[in-house]
Amino acid sequence: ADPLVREALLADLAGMRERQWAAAPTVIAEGGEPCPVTSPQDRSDIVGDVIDATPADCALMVGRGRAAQAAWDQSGGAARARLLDRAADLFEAHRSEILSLCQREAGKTLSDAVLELREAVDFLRYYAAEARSQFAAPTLLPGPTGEQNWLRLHGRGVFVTISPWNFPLAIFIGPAAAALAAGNSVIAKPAEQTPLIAALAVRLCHEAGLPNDVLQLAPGDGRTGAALTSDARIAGVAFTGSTETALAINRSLAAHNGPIATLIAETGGQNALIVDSSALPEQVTRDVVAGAFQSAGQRCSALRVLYLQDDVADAMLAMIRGAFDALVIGDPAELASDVGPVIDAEAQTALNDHVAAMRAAGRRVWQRDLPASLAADASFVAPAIIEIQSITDLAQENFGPVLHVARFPAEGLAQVIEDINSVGYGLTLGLHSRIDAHHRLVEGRARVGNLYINRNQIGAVVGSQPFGGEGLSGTGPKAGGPHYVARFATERVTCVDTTAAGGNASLLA
Ligand code: UN1
Repeated sequence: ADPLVREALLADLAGMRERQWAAAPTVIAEGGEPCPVTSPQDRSDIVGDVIDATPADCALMVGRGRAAQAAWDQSGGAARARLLDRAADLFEAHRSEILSLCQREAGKTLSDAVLELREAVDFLRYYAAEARSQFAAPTLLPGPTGEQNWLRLHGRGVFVTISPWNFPLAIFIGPAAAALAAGNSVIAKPAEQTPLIAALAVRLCHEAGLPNDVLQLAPGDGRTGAALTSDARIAGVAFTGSTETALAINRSLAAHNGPIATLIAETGGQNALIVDSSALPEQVTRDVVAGAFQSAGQRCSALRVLYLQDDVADAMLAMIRGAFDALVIGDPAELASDVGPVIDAEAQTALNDHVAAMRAAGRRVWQRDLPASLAADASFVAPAIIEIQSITDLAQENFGPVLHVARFPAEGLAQVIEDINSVGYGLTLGLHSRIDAHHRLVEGRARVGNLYINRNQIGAVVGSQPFGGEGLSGTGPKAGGPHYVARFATERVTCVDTTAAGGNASLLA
């Protein structure tokens, strides 16, 4: 790594150890029993306590959010942008505390934690800029009506954001920041596994000056989520997580007897990478390892199915296995670790069951051994590579460090794309090729949100690489893109008859 980056990382690490994880925070809703939050790399390590929001808490929060929303909306895009920018500054200033919690509560390696903080700050600043440019002043629309027609964006009301544990800071704060930028009040429900990072983020936003009732935290599991999404007073939900839960939320919103609520969903994927015989093996190896095993494969963008053209498959696979065998599996607090734990025991069991089922079905499996030094009660899964015939052999998304490999004949590219499309997800797809006709074929036919050519398929950059899928992978619009914030807004057109006496034109200018 760049020596400066390495030095900064080491300094952070030292800062974190000094504190010895001293602060064990408690997140409190209105009532109920505190529950311990444990660490994926050592489930006997209690990171802090959380008291879940009950349905009664949720109803109170919706009421408070509604009462606070009009003033927040009227404060204007520029004022909201200032607060979001200030929150970004505070996130950066609390860097070591955030990195420390990302590691301890979510099991992130240090380099993943650094990227996570970067992305969270980028989201805050990007949506602040959108608030400034889209929400500060009305737009005068052209046309021959003889009147002045002003278009202005407003918040819709109370938005509920429901976020995943795999980006406990970035995807917790990103959709919330977009909803806030647009003039909504927000009730943010973090994943049940990572409420403490969320609580820290909300505390810093309040410190930055965001009013308490404009951004509220509702910790809890699916019951808290259901209490919020079934409340007919909410204006919408921004959800990131499983396709199944997105469909359940959609049904819950459809049952509202009230304003028609919006759903913005970013869900799973069954992401493939296609490698033809013109690809550069070293580059493929690097990108396969990053795509499949970075973040222990726990990204919705991660590579799940590698398609190798059959005449290069053996050589390519040998090289990939060489890199796979060199991955350092271990405690995410160690700078050298490439692959940390998966999030919890449930995820661990599901992944181990999948690998066992594949073995039982006679598939060829390569699997690493876990190092003996891991804590006894740790949620690690030994990384695996499994040979399959086609993406259609897989029943579900396997959210962890498990890569599947299939082969295709030289004339089979169109069929591979058809198979990938037939699965119904549409998130990321990679292509390693130096053949223009293959670029054109894949770009023209693949139904995915993010296509990556000759690079790895994770780590979309806010603003430059807006991220999100279609079909079973989500509703769009893309997070970190120019159309995202507007989806949280309602449009109002005000027509002023300028022919009337008194010069009404100054009404809105
Ligand atoms: C997710 O895993 O939920 O491109 C999204 C990426 C990230 C987004 C992942 N920016 O890998």
